[in-house]
Amino acid sequence: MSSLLFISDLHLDPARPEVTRLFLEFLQAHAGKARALYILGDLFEAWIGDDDPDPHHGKVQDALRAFAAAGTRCYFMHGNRDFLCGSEFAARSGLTLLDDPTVVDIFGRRALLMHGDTLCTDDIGYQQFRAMVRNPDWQRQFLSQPLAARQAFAEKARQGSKAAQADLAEDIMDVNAAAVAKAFRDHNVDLLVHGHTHRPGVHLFELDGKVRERVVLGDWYEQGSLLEATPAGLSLMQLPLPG
Ligand SMILES: [Mn+2]
Repeated sequence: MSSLLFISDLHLDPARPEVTRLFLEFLQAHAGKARALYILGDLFEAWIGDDDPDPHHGKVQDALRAFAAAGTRCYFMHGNRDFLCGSEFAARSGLTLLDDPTVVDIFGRRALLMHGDTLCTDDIGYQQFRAMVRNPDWQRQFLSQPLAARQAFAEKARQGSKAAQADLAEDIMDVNAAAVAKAFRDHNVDLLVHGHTHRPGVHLFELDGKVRERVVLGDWYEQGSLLEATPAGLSLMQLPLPG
């Protein structure tokens, strides 16, 4: 029980069953072994409310609860796709919801965890959309609509986001350097772990005379992506899809 696991951007969707299978196998392989699992957003491609009876989403929640019951503490931070995952989802999955951002201790290192979308400040259109859908009044109004209407909205938002991304320059969708520096300074950390950009990597740089480390988790499309922390250090790895 001496490892901490970090994942994000699985975008689980019934349309990509091989990725869901990889995730369920991942949970089985680590059950009873890891001290904690941190899911840093976009576990699901879309989430339209905890009352959605989708059996695929139900299977994932049940697997998470079994994993937590085997002794690993599980934490979930919202992404830009699954920001409506609520307290019923958390209870059914055996997870604790985390604020974005949250500071945690990783074997003696003070680390900041984020989904990562708030670092992409150059994407003004997205930040406006985010402000709207993160408003509690908007969420209450949305969740009061019938499931079919919510499904239609989610599909429209998905198409809209695809079209908007096609029009944006590559660097607009990456993190903004000033926003990254501000996050390190505001939270007085030298380690930041986030996802969202789907650009996995470990970035070392100097800020205010100190070496800082930014670890970006990858998405789960062509493979899985996992950051494992042990007392010996950090390891960012790929998980092959089942053949
Ligand atoms: Mn995201």
